[in-house]
Amino acid sequence: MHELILHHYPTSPFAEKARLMLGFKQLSWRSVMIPPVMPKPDLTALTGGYRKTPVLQIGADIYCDTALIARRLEAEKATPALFPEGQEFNVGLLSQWADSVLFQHVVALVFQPESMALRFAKVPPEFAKAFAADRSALFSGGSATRLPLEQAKHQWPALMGALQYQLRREQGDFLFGEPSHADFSVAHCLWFLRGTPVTSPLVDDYPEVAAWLARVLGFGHGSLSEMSSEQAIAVAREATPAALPDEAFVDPNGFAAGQAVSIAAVDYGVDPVRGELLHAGRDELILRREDERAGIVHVHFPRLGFRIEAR
Ligand SMILES: N[C@@H](CCC(=O)N[C@@H](CS)C(=O)NCC(=O)O)C(=O)O
Repeated sequence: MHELILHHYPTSPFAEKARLMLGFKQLSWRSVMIPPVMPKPDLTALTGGYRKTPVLQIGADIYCDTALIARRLEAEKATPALFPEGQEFNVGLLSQWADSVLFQHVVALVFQPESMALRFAKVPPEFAKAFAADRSALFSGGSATRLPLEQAKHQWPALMGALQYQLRREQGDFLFGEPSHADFSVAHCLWFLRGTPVTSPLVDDYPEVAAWLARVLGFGHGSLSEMSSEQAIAVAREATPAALPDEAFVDPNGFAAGQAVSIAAVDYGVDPVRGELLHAGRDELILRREDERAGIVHVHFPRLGFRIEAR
C-alpha cells in the first residue's frame, strides 16, 4: 500500500480543503511543500504540466483537482463519508458552486489592495511582483474571468445569506446535516477570507456561518509528516501505477483508449498535459505519461472542467 502524498503550500485555500478532508477522514499523509508560483519543476515532473495546488500522489498515480481528490479519499477510506448516501448530487452541485462562483468572489475580495498590503507586508517586494505576474499568467487562455471588486462586494450578502439560511434550516451541524465534501468546498473559501482583518468581517458578521466554519476547521489536518519533493519523485519512479478502474470507456467526442492526447483544465491554469489516454470514465480521465525523473505515471483528472484534445 502506498502512502498518501499531498503536494501543497500553507496559504493555498484549495490545499486547505484537501488538508481538512484528510483530517475529517483521520488519515495519515506525507506533506510535500511546493512553490506558490511557477516554476514548479518537481511538481510538473509528476503531473506533466498541471501546476495548480494541491495535487495528491499515491505511488505512481497523480490526482489533479480537489473534486477528484475528494473521490480518491473516499475510495481510500469510505467512512466518514464525503458523499453521504442520497446526497451525492446536492453535495456535488454545492461543491462545484463553491469552488467556482464562491471562490471567484473570494479571490476578488482577497486581492483588493488593502487586504493584499497586509498579506504581503512581510514578504520582499520582488516576491509580490513575481506573484502578481504569475497569477496574471495563470488566468491567461482560460474561460475564467476576474470578477470586479464592486460586484463581488455587492453580491456577497446574497451568497452569505443563502448559506446562513441553509445552516439555520438544516437538522444537524453541517450544510446537509451531516458533514460532506460541500462543507469543505465552502469552508476553504471562507478560511481564505479570514487571512486578514480587512476581509475577516465578511465571514464573522454572519454568526451561524462563523460557528459552522469553526466546526469544519475543527476536523484538523489528520496526521502528517514531511517529505521532500525529490523523495516524492523517487516514490513515483519506484512504484507501478494502480490497475485501471473497472468501468466502461466513454468518450462522446470519439477519443479512443491508447490515443495520444493532451488534457487541460478549462477555467484557468490551462497548461496541457500530454500522454496516452488510458481511461475515460463517468467522472475521471486517466493519462499515461513517461517522465525522465518520475518514470511511468498515471495522471488522473476529473471529467468536469477539463478537456481532451488530439495531439
Ligand atoms: N479546481 C482546482 C482549483 C485549484 C486552485 O485554483 N488552486 C490555486 C491555489 S488555492 C492555484 O493553483 N493557484 C496557483 C498555484 O498554486 O500555482 C481544485 O479544485 O484543485
